[in-house]
Amino acid sequence: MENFLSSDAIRTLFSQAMSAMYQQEVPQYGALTQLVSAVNERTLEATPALKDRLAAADELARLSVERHGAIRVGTAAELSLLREMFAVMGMEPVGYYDLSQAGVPVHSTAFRPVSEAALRRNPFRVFTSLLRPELIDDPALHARAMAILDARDIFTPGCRRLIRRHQEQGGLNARDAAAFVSEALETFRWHAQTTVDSTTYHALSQQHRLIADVVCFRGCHINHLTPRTLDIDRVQALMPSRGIEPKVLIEGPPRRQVPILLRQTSFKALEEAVHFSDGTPGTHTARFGEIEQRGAALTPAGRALYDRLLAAAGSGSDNAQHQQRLSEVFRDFPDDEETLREHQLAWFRYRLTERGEQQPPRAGESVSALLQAGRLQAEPIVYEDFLPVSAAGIFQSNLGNAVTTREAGHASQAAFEAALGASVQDEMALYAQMQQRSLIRCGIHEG
Ligand code: OOG
Ligand code: NI
Repeated sequence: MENFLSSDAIRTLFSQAMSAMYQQEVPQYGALTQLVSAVNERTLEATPALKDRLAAADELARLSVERHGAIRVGTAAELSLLREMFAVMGMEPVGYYDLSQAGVPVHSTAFRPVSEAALRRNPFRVFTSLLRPELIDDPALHARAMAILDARDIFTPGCRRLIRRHQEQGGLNARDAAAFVSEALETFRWHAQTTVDSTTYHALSQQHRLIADVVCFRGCHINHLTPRTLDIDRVQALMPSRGIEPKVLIEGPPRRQVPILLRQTSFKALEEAVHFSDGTPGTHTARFGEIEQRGAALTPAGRALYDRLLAAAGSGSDNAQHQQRLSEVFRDFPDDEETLREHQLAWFRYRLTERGEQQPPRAGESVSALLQAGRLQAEPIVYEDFLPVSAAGIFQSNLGNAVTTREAGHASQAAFEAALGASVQDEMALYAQMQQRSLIRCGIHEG
């Protein structure tokens, strides 16, 4: 039996290669990552408690490698082969996001590692959207878009071969893994040359800029890569000093004592020169930069409360005002770990303290009694997924033109899964399992 590289190792190689490529393609991304590292370092220095906490939760090591990317594809065949490609890197489809509600003609999933060990090694995720061409209302244009998509192959022959080899052998040796990473990268590379003439591009773009972005190029270029920051407000404030113009609003919940879910902001997509197949020059805006700050994963009850408060806070056109309003509305969301746990609003990972090791839990002892006695410790589980309202906000800030909400906007998870060739995992079940397993590791069998 050959010596295979672990899928964690392949994922790490791939995310590094992707980051290096994107830094070359979009220098502002490099500037943003530097800013994020500087702010993270400063935040850790200024708040030793946070540093200890992250170290104890084994999160410090993953912080500097952590990022997500996003891509958009056009057909079921593309989506399902992407699933097989990401499987080589230990990334599985988790969650279903319907963005048609927000006037964006796509639905999406996130390919990401799912086991605790894999997440600790490298949580690299790719938010992957499938175009919903049924939302193109002109039948001729719809047919044309489908024909263009069917004629392209976004995967190199080498990439296809190595995916098969991985499936047949159950792994890849170091040499094949390195080859796989460089072949896979080709799928996500930017091409300034479109596959269509300017007339077709403009017709598709007029339907929706996203449609042109998905249909008119040879590959599904990575459209952003997002590092994780420990202080998003600070990075947002400092962006202009590095020549980066942030989007107006930070998406997601407000700043809190106990961060929850995900806060995100981005810089606007760049207007880039492209060449149409008829030889005329033009421009295309698709690629941008984004940062995020991750907090606790919420239970279904916590998530329902989040959704309700977010809707109540509404939107705004000034970040300071919007954050102020969010903070007011989110007073109804408990902001200490104790209450979040007691009210079962967030998921927690439990571990025995030293005292707990010496005096292990006995049958019948409750979790709260053990916590109170200092024999057990609970830390919030980090949210590893995405938020549809935030994602729509990010999409829209990059779609310059006014966004029209479409009638046909309804969730269609079944159609998405049929295209994917697999079902998506339920993120809530994954968090529930993590919490439950941590209790079992402590010798607690309640709940
Ligand atoms: C994806 C936008 C969503 C996020 O972090 O929520 C996203 C896209 O523009 O393709 O990346
Ligand atoms: Ni993103």
